[in-house]
Amino acid sequence: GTVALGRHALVLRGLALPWVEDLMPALQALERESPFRNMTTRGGHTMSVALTSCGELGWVSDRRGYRYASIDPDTGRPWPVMPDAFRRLARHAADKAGLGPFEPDACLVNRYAPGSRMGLHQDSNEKDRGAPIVSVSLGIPAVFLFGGFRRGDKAQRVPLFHGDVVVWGGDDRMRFHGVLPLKPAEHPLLGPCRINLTFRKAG
Ligand code: MD5
Ligand code: FE
Repeated sequence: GTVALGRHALVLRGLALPWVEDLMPALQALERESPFRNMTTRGGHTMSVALTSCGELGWVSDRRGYRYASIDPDTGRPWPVMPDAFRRLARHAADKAGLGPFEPDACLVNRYAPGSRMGLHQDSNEKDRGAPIVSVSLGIPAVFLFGGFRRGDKAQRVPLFHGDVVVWGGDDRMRFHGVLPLKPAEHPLLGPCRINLTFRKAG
């Protein structure tokens, strides 16, 4: 089933399910090369979400602010190459949503434990605002907040489950959004954990 959140925002329920057995080993290899870490925000707070990246560019946050960088600051090496299965799923989802063709150069991997959350924010570090963003949910469920164009606008609550894919394009990719604190849960494959793959054209 496909659910429209906005004119250019679509939830593709379970679209990633047939890809999971290819995604998981790629994710494990990636995590060995560039481990998950809890980054610091510009304000000096430690994020409750742990993250890593793959592709030409990775998302980095520290006391200097947010940006994309080609070197992982924790390893001093380039980010791991984007696995084929990741890239192909992102293209497939964008095509399916009618927002393709999509050639992502960055995949941010977010790892949530029960209690982890992401406050309302806009994604505005990407140069090409015309490219869509593809987000793949794996593991335990989360409630996604899909807001408006101002921080105070009322946000829709959208539950996201293992295998769900969301594609944002057009104006909808500049909406405020976030994730409510995750409830304690266990997933048979991932354990007490939610992984979100976010594909972007960042450069
Ligand atoms: C997550 N991650 O579930 C979300 C999925 C992030 C982030 O928000 O910045 O790492 S991506 C959700 C998203 C991305 C771009 C635009 C919009 C939502 N939107 O306009 O609603 O870990
Ligand atoms: Fe975001």
